[in-house]
Amino acid sequence: MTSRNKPLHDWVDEVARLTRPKNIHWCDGSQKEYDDLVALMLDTGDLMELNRDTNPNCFLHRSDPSDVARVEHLTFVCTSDEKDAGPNNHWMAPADAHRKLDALFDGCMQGRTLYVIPYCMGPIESPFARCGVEITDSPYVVVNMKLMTRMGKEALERIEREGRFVKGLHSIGDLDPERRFITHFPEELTIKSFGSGYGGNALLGKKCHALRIASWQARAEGWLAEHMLIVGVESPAGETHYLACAFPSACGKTNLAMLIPPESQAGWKIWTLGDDIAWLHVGRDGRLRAINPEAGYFGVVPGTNAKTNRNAYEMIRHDAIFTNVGLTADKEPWWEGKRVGEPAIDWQGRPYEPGNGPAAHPNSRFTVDAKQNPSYSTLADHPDGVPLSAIVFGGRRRELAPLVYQAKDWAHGVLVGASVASETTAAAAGEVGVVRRDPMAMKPFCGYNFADYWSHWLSFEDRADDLPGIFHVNWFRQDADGQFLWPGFGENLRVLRWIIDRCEGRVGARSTPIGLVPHAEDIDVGGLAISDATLESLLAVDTGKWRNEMDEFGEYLDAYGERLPDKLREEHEAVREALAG
Ligand code: SAT
Ligand code: MN
Repeated sequence: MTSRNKPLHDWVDEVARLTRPKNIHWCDGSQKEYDDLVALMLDTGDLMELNRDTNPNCFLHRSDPSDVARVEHLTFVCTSDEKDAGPNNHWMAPADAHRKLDALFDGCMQGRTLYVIPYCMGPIESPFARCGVEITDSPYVVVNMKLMTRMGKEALERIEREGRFVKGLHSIGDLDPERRFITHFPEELTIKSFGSGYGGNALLGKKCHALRIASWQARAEGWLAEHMLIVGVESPAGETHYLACAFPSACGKTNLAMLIPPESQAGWKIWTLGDDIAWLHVGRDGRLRAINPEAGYFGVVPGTNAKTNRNAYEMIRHDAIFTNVGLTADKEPWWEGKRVGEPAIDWQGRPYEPGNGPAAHPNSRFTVDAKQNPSYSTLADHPDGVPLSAIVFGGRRRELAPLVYQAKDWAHGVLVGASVASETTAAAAGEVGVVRRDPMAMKPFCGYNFADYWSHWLSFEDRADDLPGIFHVNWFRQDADGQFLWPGFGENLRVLRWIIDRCEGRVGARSTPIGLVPHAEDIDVGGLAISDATLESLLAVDTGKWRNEMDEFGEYLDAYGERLPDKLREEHEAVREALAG
């Protein structure tokens, strides 16, 4: 197989001349191709089959122990002008980056197969979908891309029809952390990633294309590429509202997207459209609409059990790929927080020893086709996407941020999004649990200068007639003893209900300097062991602490200098003044 598209054909030729593979395989996306690659990896030891009776068609992949998370310090945005990448990105001059990466790619696929993966991000018929082609020497990447994207023949046909696609070149190289670089060339719609086989570094359709490159394309074309789940909340009366929620990696996006209403919330239903990425467009109806560019989930495994996320727990029992989990003696996958079974082997393949750390890596992942989710919404395949009632930002904050509050209007909402900060998690290499600024949960993923990105967000006020409300949530408040104040998981529906009631104008709110906070009686806590005092502290706004927060945020904004939109500065000043008064 090859392609009628000359630029694609020529690019594959050029890459093959550089990397010198033994074979070239054009992926058609068929089940047979998937099965053949699984068989190949079972032979080479790249995959291990899990217990066939308990976990049919499930496989375990162990990545190199040095290669278990995204590497933000090795991730670069390579624009001709450094200022376009902004203080939020690591930057390399495009020519230098090409030189450096091409030297690494030189001959790197000798003895290996080069796979050409045409893929489509978004429903194949959607005008909002965008295509890409990933070239890789990793069969693990191919099978993951098959689950995560609309990959193969149909995507290639669309590319041949349209003639445009994002080019992604990937090699696992020799997995030497010293020779690992994830580089993006937004002006050329090109990605080059070398030396990592892990998730966001290697499945180039995901963060590299659908966020970093797409955010750049979105700015030029008038839409938004965001790190957001998309969920439909259906009331007992059959009314469905769609929400897009941006939280940093490993802060519960998958759980919220697949939430199971607790017994106390009888009659409510949740529909999942996406768990990680949303592309937002102004529809013909003047409303902001969302599509999920992905077709599968690459979710955090630890903590998943029948209670925290029964939908996920059920859907990963079959036809799933696990990366870096532990094993029981019966070869069932095992992870911390699974609540059943016992670990015998850890994620590195060693006999399990508590002294060696957790059995499953804290950032161990499952990959599954989204259609396996019992709450999958078929609207996820609708070319027009779904209209949004609300945008919700959030982070992991032990203190400060209340359970929920609403921005006063769109521009204030942009400030609320820009001021998101969150404790770091195992999803990225580095220290865990330190608060860092993560505007719109896009710190690792915005492919251009945040100042320009905020201007772009602000511009939607003029682009759409009917914008969604903007909210902020924090499920992670703790008391002095480190106990969570809010039960989280399914009970979060109670907060989503307040958000929807606000969107529908059905409840009032208390105006505070940071935004509109619920009246305690409007949050349904029936059946929860939450005292009035706890609810009060969950909804409290500590003016002194917020003053410090806003001062610190102001210093953060200063780094963006002249490019910072005046409007954002004004919104920041207004909040500071309200806090002072
Ligand atoms: O490794 S990924 O970037 O795909 C997952 C995440 O960090 O959100
Ligand atoms: Mn993510």
